[in-house]
Amino acid sequence: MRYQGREVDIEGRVRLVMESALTARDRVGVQDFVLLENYNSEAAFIENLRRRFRENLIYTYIGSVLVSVNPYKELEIYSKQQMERYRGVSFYEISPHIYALSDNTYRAMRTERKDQCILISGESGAGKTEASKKILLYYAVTCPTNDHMAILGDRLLQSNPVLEVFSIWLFKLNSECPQYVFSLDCVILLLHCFFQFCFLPLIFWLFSPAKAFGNAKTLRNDNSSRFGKYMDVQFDFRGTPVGGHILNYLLEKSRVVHQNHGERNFHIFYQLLDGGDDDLLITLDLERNPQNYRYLVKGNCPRVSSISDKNNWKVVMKALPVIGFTEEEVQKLLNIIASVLHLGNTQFGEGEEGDTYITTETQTSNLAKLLGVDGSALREALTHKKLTAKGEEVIVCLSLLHFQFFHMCCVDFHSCHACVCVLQMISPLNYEQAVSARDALAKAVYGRTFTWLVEKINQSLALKEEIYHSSKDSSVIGLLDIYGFEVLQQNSFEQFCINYCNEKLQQLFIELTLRSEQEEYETEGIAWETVQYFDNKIICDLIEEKHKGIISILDEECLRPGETCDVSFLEKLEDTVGSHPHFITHKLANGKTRRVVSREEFRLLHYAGEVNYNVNGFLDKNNDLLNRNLKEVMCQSDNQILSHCFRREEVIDQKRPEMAATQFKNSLMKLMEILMSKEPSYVRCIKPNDAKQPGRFDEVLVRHQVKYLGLMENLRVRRAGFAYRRRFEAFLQRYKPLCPETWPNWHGRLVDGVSTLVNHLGYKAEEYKLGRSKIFIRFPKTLFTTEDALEAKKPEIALTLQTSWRGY
Ligand code: AD9
Ligand code: MG
Repeated sequence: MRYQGREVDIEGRVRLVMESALTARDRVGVQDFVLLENYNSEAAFIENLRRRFRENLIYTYIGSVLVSVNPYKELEIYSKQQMERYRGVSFYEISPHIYALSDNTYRAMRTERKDQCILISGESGAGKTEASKKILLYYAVTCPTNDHMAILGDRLLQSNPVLEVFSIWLFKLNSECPQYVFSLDCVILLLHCFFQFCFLPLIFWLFSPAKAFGNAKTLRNDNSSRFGKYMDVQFDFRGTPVGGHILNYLLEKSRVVHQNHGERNFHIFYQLLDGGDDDLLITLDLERNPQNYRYLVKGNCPRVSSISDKNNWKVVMKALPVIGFTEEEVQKLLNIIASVLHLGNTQFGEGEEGDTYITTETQTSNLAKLLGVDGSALREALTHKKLTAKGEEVIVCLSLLHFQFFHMCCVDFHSCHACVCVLQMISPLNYEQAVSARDALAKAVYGRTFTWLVEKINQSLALKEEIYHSSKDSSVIGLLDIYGFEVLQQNSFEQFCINYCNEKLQQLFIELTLRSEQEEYETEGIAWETVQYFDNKIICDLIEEKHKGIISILDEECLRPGETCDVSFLEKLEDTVGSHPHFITHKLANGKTRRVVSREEFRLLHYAGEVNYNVNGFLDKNNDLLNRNLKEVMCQSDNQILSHCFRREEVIDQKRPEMAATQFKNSLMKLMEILMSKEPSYVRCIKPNDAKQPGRFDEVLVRHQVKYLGLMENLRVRRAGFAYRRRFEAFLQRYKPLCPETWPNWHGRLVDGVSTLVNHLGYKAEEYKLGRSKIFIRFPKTLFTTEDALEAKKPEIALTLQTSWRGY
């Protein structure tokens, strides 16, 4: 008999097959971690990841969770053919893939008519944004279109800008990933996106402008998203995508004015300088060399080898009109980008009395022109401010002829009849104050413009009544691409917010995973076995609790009249939460000093690990204040984008806006509500090395991520009862050749068929349970034995199974 081109006898053949099966399992590991014999062992977990990574198998499941390891190279697993392979196929019957998860989510949405969400997490550079793009492309290509959309898509395709973007895109793919050059696949893929009308703005936004305005080169990722985002894609009753919405979280505004060594500002600045034509740069009064701009030189990294700013500029400029920006809006947008660069170059001199004046006069006039504001008002606002003292405004009460201090929102002030005539005092800023007022303006201008951009894209994504008549039967798939847990050498306010966000997501993850496990056991009529896990609610409370949590204390300290500073905030923390088991400062209970935490730091014992936060800058960043007179100047801008971003009401309204951390906390609460109302799926991304290189698997780095992504916890919950579960029909279909009574067809009830099959296979009672529609197998070994038996039988029975569940 011939087997794999060799003559073998029956016994030898079986041995050969068994060996090859074993070596294959040894070589590529298991495709679902629940099948690991030693599921409690972190080392076994990592070894399985490593084996698969070595074989370019970057995806592995933990039940329904997809773990993805960044390959740092283009793998040929994302083609249209691959998409077709995964379309409509059961999740476990085919090797793990982001497309399998996308398809499964889509089908769950359609069959169960329940909103879904896909939560993508992982550290910077782990592949979150790439994963979210792949999911969106999958939907863009595989979801049905309706006739109306096809016509629209057709019309759109004939419009010049789209074609141009299309060709530039191909050009870009050509330069960045040569294997895709003009490949039919690539063309088909893009054409499909065009036909999916609603995806057009979303995909264009994500692939170019969002990247340009919200991404930057960091030490960890050349194209790091410096904001979190949650995107909803809305589908109608036919499963056709019809609209969408994007929510943004915490753009890293501080990057506009400062970058660490080896990092850059947001891409758009370099793109404009490199790609903008000469006339444009003259109009914007810009020079081509980024080194001439103070906001671009801090990281000493004007160029990045993996990035072509010039090409990216072209794509962004072509994409903006396609996603709904008018020519005038693009012009105003460019004025704003240029004005931020000019702001950075605005310099101050110090007068004899400690006052400040602008030394770059001509440039400030150009700056005012670009911002569309009055030059002298801008000069005045950059060097003076209305007298304020920690949330109070000093007002000269002319009738009483003395200073009175009022809270900005003080009711007494309004009811004080003596204050019929008030005059607001202006005081000169000293040098440091002027510099920080300038930087605050740059951050506000950039940050608010970014928000405006997202609003604008949301308008293009929104359901268009004239096109889509009924949205009643629609469902939604949400995609969350948010920053992972961050531990840097120096951790500040930003890391505090990011890590708090991760605590919340972990809480949600545990709650929802446990809930769905429990629900499945209940629907299947199987007794639920309690699972031990670490509940991180205690840490969330430490951060967010009203009046007692770190955020409340920070807010109080920002608002407290009198001398407050970052150190007084730290002292307040020590007084209030000093005894909390997850909070540590340098002070030990016995009066001695703890070495691992400096005097300017506090340490939080997060679920994912310990992080020291340096309190320097916490108060300022939380205040995120822009001098009132700067706001006044900006809201009079004749640049429509800026006058939209700086509203008059903000100046008139005397109520202090929420502080940054509280705003973030509230937006997270809303996000949690959104996510809780949906059926979640998870993608956990892992970065294999810090060098951004293919083929390198740094075990220490990976172990750290496995820990803070809570993967072992996840596996424990999933394995608490049973390693493996499968619907009766799937189980029977696969293993029926192993039993003469079920082969080739079983005609009775499914449950009886499965029962007959497992009896024949000799399963012991403690090894499995039969639920209402599924079989639950307790140990991987049982399944492996069955699978090996099937493998051994393959040559004999010419089985036509498509793929092995082992994933190779
Ligand atoms: V950050 O938190 O925004 O800094 P991400 O989003 O997790 O980060 P990103 O998706 O930007 O990381 O991936 C980083 C780089 O890894 C990409 O620019 C790609 O070069 C590379 N990458 C990530 N995923 C894949 C993949 N599936 N195939 C090939 C990939 N390359
Ligand atoms: Mg990203």
